This record gives sequence, structure tokens and C-alpha cells, in this order.
Amino acid sequence: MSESTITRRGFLKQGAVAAAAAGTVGGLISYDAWSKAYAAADSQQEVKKVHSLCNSCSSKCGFTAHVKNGRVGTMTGDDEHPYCEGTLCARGYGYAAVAYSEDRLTHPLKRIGEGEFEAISWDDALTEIGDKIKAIVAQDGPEALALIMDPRPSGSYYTKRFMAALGSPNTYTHGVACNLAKTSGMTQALGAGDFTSDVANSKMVIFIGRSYADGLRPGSLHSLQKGYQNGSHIVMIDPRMNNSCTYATEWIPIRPATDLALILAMANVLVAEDLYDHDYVDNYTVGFEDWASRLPEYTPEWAEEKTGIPADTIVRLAREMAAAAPQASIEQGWRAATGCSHQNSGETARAICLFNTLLGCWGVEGGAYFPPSVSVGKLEDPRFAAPPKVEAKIAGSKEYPLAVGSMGVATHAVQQAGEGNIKGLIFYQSNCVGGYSNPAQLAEWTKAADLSVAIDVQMTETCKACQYVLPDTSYLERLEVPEFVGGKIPVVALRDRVLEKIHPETRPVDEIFTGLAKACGVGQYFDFTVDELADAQLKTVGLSLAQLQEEGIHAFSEKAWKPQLKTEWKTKSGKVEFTSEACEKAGFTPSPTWVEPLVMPKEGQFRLVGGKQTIHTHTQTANIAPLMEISKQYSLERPWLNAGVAKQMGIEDGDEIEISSEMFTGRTRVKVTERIEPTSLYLPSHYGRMIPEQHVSYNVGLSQMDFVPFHIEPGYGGTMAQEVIVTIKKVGA
Ligand SMILES: Nc1nc2c(c(=O)[nH]1)N[C@H]1C(S)=C(S)[C@@H](COP(=O)(O)OP(=O)(O)OC[C@H]3O[C@@H](n4cnc5c(=O)[nH]c(N)nc54)[C@H](O)[C@@H]3O)O[C@H]1N2
Ligand SMILES: Nc1nc2c(c(=O)[nH]1)N[C@H]1C(S)=C(S)[C@@H](COP(=O)(O)OP(=O)(O)OC[C@H]3O[C@@H](n4cnc5c(=O)[nH]c(N)nc54)[C@H](O)[C@@H]3O)O[C@H]1N2
Ligand code: SF4
Ligand SMILES: [Mo]
Repeated sequence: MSESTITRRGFLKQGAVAAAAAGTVGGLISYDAWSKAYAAADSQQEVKKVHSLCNSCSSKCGFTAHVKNGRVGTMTGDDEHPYCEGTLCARGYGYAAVAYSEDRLTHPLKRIGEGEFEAISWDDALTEIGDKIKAIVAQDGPEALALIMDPRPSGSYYTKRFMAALGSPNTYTHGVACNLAKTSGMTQALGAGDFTSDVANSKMVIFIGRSYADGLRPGSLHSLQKGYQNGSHIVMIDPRMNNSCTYATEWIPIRPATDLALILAMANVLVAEDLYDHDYVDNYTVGFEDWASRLPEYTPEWAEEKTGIPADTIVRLAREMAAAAPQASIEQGWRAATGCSHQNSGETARAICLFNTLLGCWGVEGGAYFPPSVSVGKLEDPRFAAPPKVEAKIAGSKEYPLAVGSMGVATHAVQQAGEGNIKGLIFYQSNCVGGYSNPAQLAEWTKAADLSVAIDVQMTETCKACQYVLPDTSYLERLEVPEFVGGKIPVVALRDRVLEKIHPETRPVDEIFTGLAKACGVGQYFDFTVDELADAQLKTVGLSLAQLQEEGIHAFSEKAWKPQLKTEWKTKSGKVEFTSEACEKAGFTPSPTWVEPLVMPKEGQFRLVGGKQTIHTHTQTANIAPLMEISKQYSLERPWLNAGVAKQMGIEDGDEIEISSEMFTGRTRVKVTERIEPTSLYLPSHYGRMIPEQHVSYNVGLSQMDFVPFHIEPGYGGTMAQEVIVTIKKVGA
């Protein structure tokens, strides 16, 4: 009863949701409208306020939930949280409906046949899984176990501790299908995996395959808005005119997978025309001569051939960047161009760092900086002592030596299960099978493991491939360990219990891993509650759990970023490294040079590119009714096809088309638009869920990953999700 009431309530609020979505489609997003509409809705009611963290995407924005009669009403973004700065996005509101979803997992399940499960007790589930893990460890060693997770506060802590307690190094994140190559490429150049462009104070920023308005984090979008309003020259390099173009001075379409050519040619211009920062290069870098000697062949004309961007535009961009430096940078990107999509993603990330180095922008206001952060100190209580250090390296580190070990190549681990080298796979808050590469292939390999366990809140492609499925509570029903967040002012925030448990047989992540550890004979490392752990962690930074629960977010103002030229780096040389021995060993040139994409579309072919939509996250929100309703209302699941190409092919907006790759053929209606360059077909990444237990998302649109062959980027380990050629035809033609 109560569940359906709440679901309808979610629908009632859809007016505001739809209005914001309409804005998104037109390129305009008003967050103020959002928060005001939601605040108004509950203004007459008496409410309990609980601070917590969103779980609809990895940003984990802080919010205050207004709870009445045990139900969530209004949610308002917390002002101090650097990722939301007071505003949640549409997903932040919509995803709260997951708690009340009719499709929640409510009991532990055991697979009894293809696609068939039966409910079992927690005792049986934990005992059976524990026995299998103990048998694998005894027979093949702990290195035959792998765990794949989406790094969330408690998720990260408990999964890593559990695997370390068993003696296994194989804890993977979803990075392989996200930012692995970016982080790894940057690490080679800078000894650090992330930087932030100070867009708000910049004179010029080039975005390469990154859209703050689609792949959304409100704080980042605010900085883009501010930069644009302050007169910064904002350039979007993207095969699509993405929604961030609302705050850009120009959109420059590019053939996907060719960004490296653009960066090499712009660097060539800076060096050939002597427009780079000599002081910075001379004092704080090594290996520049190597790159300088390799750049001359990358002329703007050469890059025009590759990218489709006119040579004179490339020259102009390089000169404008030099003129704006050091208040200028290429933004780091995240997934599309640098994270995991192509055979040259890692080298593209490395080249971005080196290009920015030529601008001398590191640490400068308006340039690019490294947000300060605070972390947990040493815990004195012996109950929290770490398990013995695992000496073995994560599986995949030999094959993909450039991939940073803290993320690892998750799809390699699944492949190893197929080949019999990994015997046990555990997935926590991960739809690896549905989203990291080709689902049919990943499902087959997962099924080959002796043991497979998925811990989720709903039935997914990954759950379906596993022997055991364990039901987590939703994020609104659990306390997690504190989340330390870097930013101009670093903070610590908390995911707290907003609601009482809705389904009695669900368990929060901390209890699940504590139970699994006990069943595996390593319970001694989990002799505490999450409340005790959170409190102990907070004590190390002078706070307590009770204090943070009250405060919601604690800002470490004393650690605020102070702009200052960055002169020390965490590389071997202590300087920015234009050359990398590790890259050379992995088969690349010492400093970055052109790496051909694995495939390029010929006449009549397209590269299938993905990309986020403002109202959805990966595979996890398609089954959220209020969000999917918006997709349906605006036909957001349709792939984008260039208008000129469509005309030549006799295809009109809304026609049904058939899309085929070497892996898969599927049909859907098409969106014909001027907003995409001719060699790309853009398929929004969130649809095509084919799990009948997901009543909302089932069979809406097509899944990008179905078209993608399984492969892994040499050296760096990304999934190369956009190294896929498709052809299209009009159905019935
Ligand atoms: N709404 C929403 N926001 C999210 C997420 C989400 O799922 N939904 N997830 C979060 C996460 S985990 C991530 S990783 C980030 C991802 O954030 P982004 O990296 O910004 O995400 P994408 O939408 O994959 O890609 C951005 C743009 O790159 C373009 N593009 C595709 N291929 C190429 C290429 O080869 N070159 C260039 N120059 N452009 C290309 C796409 O058209 C798209 O507009 O978003 C975060 N925020
Ligand atoms: N098709 C497709 N594939 C993608 C992407 C995409 O946009 N579309 N994006 C790529 C990117 S950038 C990334 S970062 C990765 C992300 O990959 P994942 O981190 O695996 O993200 P999702 O695919 O959203 O799957 C998350 C899973 O966690 C479950 N979940 C949600 N809340 C909870 C909870 O509280 N507890 C537990 N135990 N489970 C929970 C969801 O039901 C879902 O099954 O995917 C990559 N692959
Ligand atoms: S960006 Fe949106 S979905 Fe992601 S954590 Fe923030 S509010 Fe939630
Ligand atoms: Mo991601």
C-alpha cells in the first residue's frame, strides 16, 4: 500500500521534472526552478531533516531530506557540498524512488536454472557462498577471487577490506568502462590522475569529449556557467552539439577517436611558433626535447584529414590558447575521449596533460588545479587494524601495465573467469555484465566461474548471470562511512539513514560483507558496526559521528585551495614527464605520438558513440519510473543521425531504422538532427534494458554495449567501447 502511494506521489511531482527535462532538450537548464518547485511542495508540512548523500551517480552530492511520516518528501542540495553547491540534478530527485520501487530485490536468491531463481535464507546464502570461497582459496589461492564494485563510501571500504582479509589483490572498480585510461595516462605525465580546470576564472577552456550539462555534476556546470558569463572563450570539441554548448562560445564537431591528432597539431603550433611557456618547461619538466622533435609531422593539415576540423581552425585555437595562458587549459575529460573509448584514449589523456604544461597553467587561478582534500587518519582501536598487506599484484597488471592498480581492468578479470583462471566473482553495486563491454560475452564468462555473487537492489544483467543475488538496502536506508571530498574547500560528508528499512530481508552493505567475512572464516577483521567505524574515522579529523549527523557536511576551510604555480610533482623525477619509460615498455613512443583508432568508418558506415543524458545514469536509472517517463515523453531513447546523411539515405526524423554491428542488430526510431557530425551515430547510453523483472525499463530503446565487441585497450586497459562500426538502413526500405 504505502509503496504504491509513494510511487504515485513521485509521479505527481513529474510536472516539475518534465519542465526541467524540456529545458534540457532545448539546451536550457534551470536548477533554481527545480529546487524551488520541490521546496514549495512540502513547505506546509512538519518535517524531520536528515543529511545524506545521493546515490544516483558517482558524484554523491550532499542533500537534506525532509522526511514526514517515514517518507521522503522534499530533498534540497547542501550548499557546502562542492559537487552540488546547493542544487541536486533531476536524477538526484528521481532516483529516490528506487527505495519504493516494486522491482526491489527483497530476499537472497539462488539460481536454479537459466534466468530462474528461488528465494533462500540469509543463513543458507552466506554459508553456501562462504563454503565456496573457502574451497576456492584452499584449492587455487585467494588470487582466484575477484570483486568488482562501483566505489561508494562503505562499498569501497568493506569490499577492499573483505578481499584483503582473504588475501586477494583483485578488487576492481568500474573504471575500466569509465576513466581508467584517462587516470592512467595522466599518471604517466603528472603522477596524478585528476585535475580540475578553473573554468569559472578562465580566459579560455577547451572541452574535449566532456559535457558538464549532460554528464552532469551541478558544481561543474555552475563553474561552466560562471566562466561563460565572465566572458571566457569556451570551446566544445564533440561530434555532437551537446547541451553544454549553451554555455560555449563555439562548438567544433570532430570525428570521434581522433582527438589525439587535434592535440598533437595544436602542440606543434605552440612549439613551432614559440608560443609555449619556456620558464615552466625549462624548470619543472623533463623530456620536452623528445616531444618537440616528434611534433613537426603533426601539421594542422595532417590533423584536418584525421579530425575533420579545418587546419586554420586548429592553428587559431592553438594561438588563442597561448594568448589566454596561463588562464587557459584543456579540460581533463572523463570518459568519452580519454577514459576508455578508443585504442588511443590513454595517450590522448597524456597528451592533454603535456599540452597544458606548455601553457604553464598548473596551479594558476583560471588555469588548472588539484583540489585539496582531507583523509582519514590512523585508527588506534585494534579492531580496525588492517589485514596483512597483500603482496600479489592485481590480476591484469602484467597484461595492462599502464592501468592504475587501484582501479584495475575488471573486464580482464571476467575474461579470466571464462578461461578458468579466476574461479570466484563478486559484484557489488555493479552492472558489469550489462554495461562494461559486450553483455553476451561477459555473461558467458561470468557463468563459467565456480562461484558468482551479485549484490544489488534490483535484478540486472549481472544478477542474471550469477548464482547468488544478495539484496542490499537502498541508499536511503543505510549509514555509510564518511565520504571525504576534494574541492576548492574540501569537505567530509555523510550518507545517513533517511528511512527505516522497507524490506525486512534486505541488509546494508556493511552487514552483508561482515556476514560474508564471518562465513569465510575472516570475521575477526569485521568486529565492529558501521556506526563505530564512522565515529572512529571522524575522530581522526577532530569530529564525531553525532556531530557530522547534525552538521551534514563539514568544510575544512583552513585547507582551502590557494592559487600558486605548481612546481612539484609526484613523478619519479619530481617534474612533469614528457617522456615515460613505462609507456615505451608498453609499446608506445616515449612521448605521445599518433595512435590509430582500431577502426574507422568508411563511406556508408558510422562509429557508434555513446553519451550521457541529463536525466539518466548508466544502466541504473532506466527502471526509475519518474525518470523513464520523461524519456518516453520526449523520445530520448532515439539515436541521433546527421541530417545531411539522413537526407541522402532517404531517412526522416522518427523513421524506424535497423542498426547493425558485427555483434548485434536492433531496430529503433531515429532522431535526425544537424547537431551531429556525419560519421557518428549517437546512441544514448541508458536504454535497451532487457530484464523483464525491471518493469519500467524493459525493452525501451537499444543498448549501446550489445553492439560492442569485447576488446581491451593495449597498455591502458580501457574497454574501447566506441571502437565499433555500424551500418544503418531504413526499415521497410
Ligand atoms: N547525467 C549523467 N551524468 C553523469 C553520469 C551519468 O551516467 N549520467 N555519470 C557520471 C560518470 S560516472 C561519468 S564517467 C561522467 C561522464 O561524463 P562525460 O565524459 O562528459 O560523458 P559522456 O556523455 O560519455 O561524453 C561526453 C561527450 O563526449 C562526446 N564524445 C563521444 N565520443 C567522443 C570523441 O571521441 N571525442 C570527443 N571529442 N567527444 C566525444 C559525446 O557526444 C558527449 O557529448 O558523467 C558523470 N555524470
Ligand atoms: N550502457 C551503458 N554502459 C555504461 C555506461 C552507460 O552510461 N551506459 N557508463 C559507463 C560508465 S561512465 C561507468 S562509470 C560505468 C558504471 O558502471 P556501474 O557502476 O556498474 O553502474 P550501473 O550500470 O549504473 O550499475 C550500478 C548497479 O548498482 C545498483 N545499485 C544502485 N544502488 C545500489 C545500492 O544501494 N546497493 C547496491 N548493492 N547496488 C545498487 C544498480 O541497480 C545497478 O545495477 O558504466 C559504464 N558503462
Ligand atoms: S550529480 Fe545528480 S545524480 Fe549525481 S550525485 Fe549529484 S544529484 Fe545525484
Ligand atoms: Mo563513469
